Amino acid sequence: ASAGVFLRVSVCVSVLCVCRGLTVGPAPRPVALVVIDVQNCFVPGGENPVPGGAEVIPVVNGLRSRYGADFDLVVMSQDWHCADHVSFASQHPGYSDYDVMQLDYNSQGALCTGPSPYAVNCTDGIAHALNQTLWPDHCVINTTGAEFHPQLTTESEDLVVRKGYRCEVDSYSAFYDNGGFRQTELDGLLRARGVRSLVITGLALDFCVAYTALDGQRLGYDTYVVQDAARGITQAGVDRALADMQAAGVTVIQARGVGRVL
Ligand code: VGL
Ligand code: ZN
Repeated sequence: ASAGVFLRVSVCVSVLCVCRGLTVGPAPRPVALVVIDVQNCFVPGGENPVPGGAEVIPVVNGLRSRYGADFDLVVMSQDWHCADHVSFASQHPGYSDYDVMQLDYNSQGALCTGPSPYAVNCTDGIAHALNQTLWPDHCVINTTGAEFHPQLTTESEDLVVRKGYRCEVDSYSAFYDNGGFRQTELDGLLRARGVRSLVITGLALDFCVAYTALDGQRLGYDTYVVQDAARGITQAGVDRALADMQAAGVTVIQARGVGRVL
């Protein structure tokens, strides 16, 4: 029996955090479950591992089995990179994994600088400077690393949104590339179905989950992030992402354990 998508504010009243649910009302329907980048490349053993990344799989699968009727739609995003993608440290001599480098783009989203084969001479000037974290080669188009994790529940009617396949710009959010130059099809797919709320899960909490949630909220969806159905790359990044999301109006909820609200 489905009890609706409960969204409650937990009130912690003791050191043991005994939490009492305070109902703030069900999420406006239709509700989409959004599963970000639960791919082989992002779990330990993959090319760009998120610590504990595989632990989200039973939580996401459990949300589907317990609350399946409450989700009108399930969307999976898939990081889907060119083999020589600009976000790979291997493309930038002298740089290492997890370094941050500045990438300059013109107003059309062309890459203006760098040793990348995609850089062009921007005669119209530099319009956007992006700080790009450099990653190990990961989630390359049509490789095992880019496939959804074999233990993740998928259904034939799930929608799949691929991102990051423009070689010269990264795309953390499932809605836009990092420069905001181009949209994916996600907003259009959601709007076509009248979706009003997003329940976001997956990897990595401090990158693709957070960017997607911030864009979702900005685009007008009631946006919820399921913290225990997500894992981040660094604790500092997770702390910052949670604070940024909450400041933007995203609601952080739990699927399991003390204070769970789903
Ligand atoms: C991601 C780093 C690089 C993510 C994608 O899914 O969070 N992180 N590409
Ligand atoms: Zn990526």
